[in-house]
Amino acid sequence: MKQYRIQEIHGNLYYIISEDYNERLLAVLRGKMKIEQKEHPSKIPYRNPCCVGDYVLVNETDQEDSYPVIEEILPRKNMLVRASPYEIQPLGSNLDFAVLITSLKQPDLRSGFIDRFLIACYSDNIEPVIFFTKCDLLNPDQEEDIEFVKQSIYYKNILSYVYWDNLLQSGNREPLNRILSKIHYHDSLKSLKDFLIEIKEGTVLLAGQSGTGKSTLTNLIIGKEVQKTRETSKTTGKGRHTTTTSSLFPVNENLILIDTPGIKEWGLAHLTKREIFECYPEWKDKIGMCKFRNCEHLSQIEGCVIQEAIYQNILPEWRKENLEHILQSLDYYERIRPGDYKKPTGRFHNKFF
Ligand SMILES: Nc1nc2c(ncn2[C@@H]2O[C@H](COP(=O)(O)OP(=O)(O)O)[C@@H](O)[C@H]2O)c(=O)[nH]1
Ligand SMILES: [Mg+2]
Ligand SMILES: [Zn+2]
Repeated sequence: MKQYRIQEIHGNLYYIISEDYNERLLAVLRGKMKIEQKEHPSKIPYRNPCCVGDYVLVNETDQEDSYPVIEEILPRKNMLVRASPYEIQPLGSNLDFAVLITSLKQPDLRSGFIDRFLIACYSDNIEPVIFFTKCDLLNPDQEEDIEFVKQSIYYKNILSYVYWDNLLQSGNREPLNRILSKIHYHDSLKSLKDFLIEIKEGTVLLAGQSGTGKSTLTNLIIGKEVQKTRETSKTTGKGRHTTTTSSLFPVNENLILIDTPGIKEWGLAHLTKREIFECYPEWKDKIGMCKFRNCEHLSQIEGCVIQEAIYQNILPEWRKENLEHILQSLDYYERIRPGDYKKPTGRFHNKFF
């Protein structure tokens, strides 16, 4: 048996790629593996037992349907997922970094989306990276835009890897710079140049809503146009989808990129409230100190260290509101889970995120 890595998934067919990343084959899964897939503690089924980025053992001689057969999935270092109450969608596994590409404008910054991404990363020990794009589209005279910049800067306090740039004209961050001087912010912000130096090795997943510059950034990393970029839709201001499934591609000997489909909502239905609380770097050092055993850290609980920290405004107001929304969305999932809903066919139903 030989080791391969899953490169792309198309229904029951799997593109697999050899260890030296030179050979690409189509393979199928050993029938019994579909049943053997471990259940997630939330009981929500996985969309697929395998994930792009998985290392697998493949039997090339014993051919079922004339394809090589994937016999085993090797243990994963981590796996980034999103989940509706019906389905867990694996986005990529065995990651060194997960990069969220998020525009400050068009589409406008959504901190709630960022916070969900961070929770998804921290819940499986994935190093998150945020790249803020479209610094050129900010309007320094708009309060809303100033707020977007302030929020983006906040993430610098809690993450090691945060970058800001204009991807069309890298290095030219006007009018972001005007906003920074307006709010008297004088620290430096890292740019594309720093990103290319710091995130250049390992398996790097790229995620984001569509239209935020994911393909543009991919092309800049690779140094040539491999991913189609698309103009943001004139009527809705939102991006259009060009990618529908995750796809792994080697850039060079050291760097493997995983491109993911444009994501509208990042569902976290597979996590418990307690797990959500464990994904906040602001109280990382305190979480084990809660005096209550098996504490859920919810607001009803008096004397809980996390509630104390929230009360003392350890989170900025907007990040606290995002947390409340995320917790509320879990209540919503709870209510719909026992109901006699019909599972939507295959695809996600956006309203449940
Ligand atoms: N003004 C501006 N436009 C950008 C920037 N980054 C990407 N774009 C444009 O935004 C549109 C969507 O980019 P694309 O890379 O296709 O986004 P994707 O959907 O996330 O892959 C394209 O027209 C890009 O040229 C940026 O930093 N500033
Ligand atoms: Mg794209
Ligand atoms: Zn507690």
